[in-house]
Amino acid sequence: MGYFSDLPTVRYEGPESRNPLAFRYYQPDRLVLGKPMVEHLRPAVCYWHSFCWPGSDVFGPGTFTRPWLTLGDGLDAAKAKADDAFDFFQKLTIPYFAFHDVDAVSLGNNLTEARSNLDAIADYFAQKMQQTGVKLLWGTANLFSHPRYQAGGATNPDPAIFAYAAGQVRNMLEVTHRLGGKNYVLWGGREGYDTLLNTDMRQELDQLGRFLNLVVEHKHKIGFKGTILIEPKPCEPTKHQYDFDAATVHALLAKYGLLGEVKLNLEVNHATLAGHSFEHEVAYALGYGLLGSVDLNRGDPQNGWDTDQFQNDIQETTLVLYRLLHAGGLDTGGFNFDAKVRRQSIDAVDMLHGHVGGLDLLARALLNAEALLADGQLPGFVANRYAGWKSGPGADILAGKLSLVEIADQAVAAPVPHPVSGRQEMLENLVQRFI
Ligand code: DIG
Ligand code: MN
Repeated sequence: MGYFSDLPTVRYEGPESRNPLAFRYYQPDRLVLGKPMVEHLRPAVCYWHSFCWPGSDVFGPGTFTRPWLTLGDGLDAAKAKADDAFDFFQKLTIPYFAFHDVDAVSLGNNLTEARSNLDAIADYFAQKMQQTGVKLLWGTANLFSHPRYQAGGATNPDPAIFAYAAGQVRNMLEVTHRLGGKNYVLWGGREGYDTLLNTDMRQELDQLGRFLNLVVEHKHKIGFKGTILIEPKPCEPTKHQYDFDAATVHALLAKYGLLGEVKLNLEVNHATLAGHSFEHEVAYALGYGLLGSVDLNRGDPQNGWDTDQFQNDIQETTLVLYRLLHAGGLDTGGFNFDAKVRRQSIDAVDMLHGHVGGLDLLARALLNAEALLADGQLPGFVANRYAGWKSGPGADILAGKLSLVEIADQAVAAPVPHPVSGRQEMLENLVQRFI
């Protein structure tokens, strides 16, 4: 349909460029710590916000005049939407995308129709991916929009709906595998409760643990080498979502024997809805080897819901990339722009503005992080602060070699310890030099 045909292909023009549709920092082949920028970032466009959302909100209908939104839900309409979507990926020169099954094609009225429709659009996606070189960062099944999932999919009180959800995930996991997807995501938008009055939480969590084990078992059975990722969110649409935040999912994985099999897809706006900074969630996940991939966006500090805006906070993003580089980077994951333009941003070019800004910010943050790491003062300060635990009594304590009494006796015999400054302001000033 050529919706994006009038738009330019975005090129790198350097930091001095004043062209709003040029990259000032994103150079996919520029080496950062010996690896091309694009391999550090694996940036992706999300299908749902850009090619499915009509610009509606809870108070009003869609404001966008996207041609594919008027073509109904047949396969031809799905292919026409895919044509424009892949055209957009090429205008933006972005190498990855992510999608839900329902974003790409109608799933019909039962699992047989769903699989047939999904296979048909997957055939078409495979052709488009072959023609354009665009790859799949991750696939996911939408177990939260259809009314059948109003009480959850995996955590539904009715095992028949659990089974239907299992069928939908089986289909999408196999299609993700077939399309060479790097990861598979499960976001439990309805896996939680609206009220405890009608909820047996232990029952539902046991169901969720079983469901996740079934997904992991099937991943190995079909030979999918991508990473299974859970995407935490504390609430919305549920009053309480079971995979609340990184630490909660960590406990869930430990309880149901999934450590080492499942990692996290962390989203900025989900972290802030949980009352954390995004840096907190990233630091927690990296600390336990649980960070798989990132949904890069931002919320609004005055709004208590998931606004899914394009990220524009260079300091927060720099510190996230710094932690990531310091930890050795992402394995199969990348940075998916789970972000949408505002309801008033009605033109095709607005979609390009949103993604150009997000991608360039991400690239700038990566370069800032590389410089902050190379400078060495920040990592050096932290390493030095905990040096006492790396050898001698500190190491013996953490290794479990001493009893409480032996530790106490050491404290009695030693000089009384005195606190030292944490130098927070100095470190905050240091970071500002790299923003
Ligand atoms: C929520 O509707 C969106 C994203 O937050 C998430 O990444 C995706 C996966 O289900 N759905
Ligand atoms: Mn997300």
